[in-house]
Amino acid sequence: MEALWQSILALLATFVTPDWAALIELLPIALAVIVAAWFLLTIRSFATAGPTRRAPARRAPVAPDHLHMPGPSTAPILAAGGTAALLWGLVVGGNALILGAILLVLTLLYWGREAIRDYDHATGSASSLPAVIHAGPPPGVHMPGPSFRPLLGALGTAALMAGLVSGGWLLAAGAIILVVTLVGWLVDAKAEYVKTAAADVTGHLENIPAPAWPRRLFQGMAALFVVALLLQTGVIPPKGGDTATGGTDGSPAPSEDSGATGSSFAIVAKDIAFDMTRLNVPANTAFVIAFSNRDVPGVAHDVDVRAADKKTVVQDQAVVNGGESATYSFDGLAAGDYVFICSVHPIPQMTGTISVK
Ligand SMILES: [Cu+2]
Repeated sequence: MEALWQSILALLATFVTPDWAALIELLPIALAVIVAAWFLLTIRSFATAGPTRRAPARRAPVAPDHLHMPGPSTAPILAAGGTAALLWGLVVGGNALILGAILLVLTLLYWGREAIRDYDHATGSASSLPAVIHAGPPPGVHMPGPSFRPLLGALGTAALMAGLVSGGWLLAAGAIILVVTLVGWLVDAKAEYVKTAAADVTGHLENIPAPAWPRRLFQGMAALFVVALLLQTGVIPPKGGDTATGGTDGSPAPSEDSGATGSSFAIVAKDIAFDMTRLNVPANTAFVIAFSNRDVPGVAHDVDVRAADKKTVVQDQAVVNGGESATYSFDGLAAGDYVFICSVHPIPQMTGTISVK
């Protein structure tokens, strides 16, 4: 009886005090399942969208004479698959990269062949070329109006990508611009959808009016981008100029000329810059660098030793996330000139020289 009770308790314990580490490892799989389920639901809702009673109520759209509309095409979907294959190849590398590139080229060739057929068809059937240019689409033809959203989206994406590399202000600006753009885009798409849905009933398709050029919005977003860029590059410091000019934690005071000497150093990284440009180290003597990354979390730095060409890695160290510190231990170096450099940002501000004598 006691043994049975114990076994029941042991079984219950797996539910009452679960193995959190094992559960956390399952999180990505759970997320993947949720994403897959969401895609399936979306596909299903698209497949079943629209009026259920199609036959008499819905009118098949017919393009007016002399109006060329390319037919529905699977080429964009195939090309997306090719692009995905290429990106996958970039991650995996090796033969997968070659395979991905071949798939992308094949899908693009397919698209090209379709376009050539379309062109031949248009040039063969049209009685007069070049085609007549209309001021707008004729009644009954649905065309989404000209839109500035892609331009804003490109700006936001660029800022976001730059922010992912450098972190901080650019990342925030990129996120804001993208969110504003995508919400606006969604509003446009919604307005168009309403008109299209109404056409199912009325048989008469109206186009939404072409949006006015949003000068204010564009100026605001561009200004946001520029300000973020200036903040990021340190041209305008957010708080009164606290540029790193000295070791603030009792480290050997850095100086532009002679640099710090010894076998123990403290280096601070802030605003994507080291506070030291020169270290003097005795030959064949191990040395340590107490490294403090005072940038925001997400902006990682490290201190690697490279040969004077700034490329050949001599001693590699792990990166330190923003707001964290680490003590790097370096092996003794043969006499000569080296550089210490951040492998994440190999820029002049994150490069210094090591003189070993
Ligand atoms: Cu760095």
